[in-house]
Amino acid sequence: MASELIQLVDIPQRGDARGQLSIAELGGALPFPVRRVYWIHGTKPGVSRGFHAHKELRQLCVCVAGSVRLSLFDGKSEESVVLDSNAKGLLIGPGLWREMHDFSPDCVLMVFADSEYKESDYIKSKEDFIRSVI
Ligand code: T46
Repeated sequence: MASELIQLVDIPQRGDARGQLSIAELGGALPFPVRRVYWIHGTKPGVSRGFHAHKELRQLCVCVAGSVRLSLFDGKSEESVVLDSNAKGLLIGPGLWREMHDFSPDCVLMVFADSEYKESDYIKSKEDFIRSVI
């Protein structure tokens, strides 16, 4: 990954004759204790989400169904990552402008966060974000 604030990690799979089981565990795919889990689903066709950065929040994003493209910008370069497998997770550190595009109709994006929801942690203006990282 271009930025050290982004890391694609393997989600261990324990499949057997009955089907699949995927594991996000502290010390495994998860490098931080989880304080909040949310999931994004039912996104309307053509809709993009995000358009903000976080000051401190770290998150692990796993697309447990369907697909989505995440665009991440660290103030210098932009990287696009397609998540389309529940065997991969994307770790996203703070200090990244994030956008989510190209949601498939069946997309369920599960996000594990290291903090409770705090509106004060959001930077919602791209200009303010760029000013904060230069
Ligand atoms: C992120 C990307 C990947 C809450 O009340 N609690 C929560 O934990 C969250 C995540 C959101 N909300 C409220 C705030 C808004 O009124 O739910 C509404 C939708 O949230 P937002 O517009 O921030 O959703 P996205 O999809 O643009 O961004 C979300 C996360 O907020 C953000 O942290 O990194 O997903």
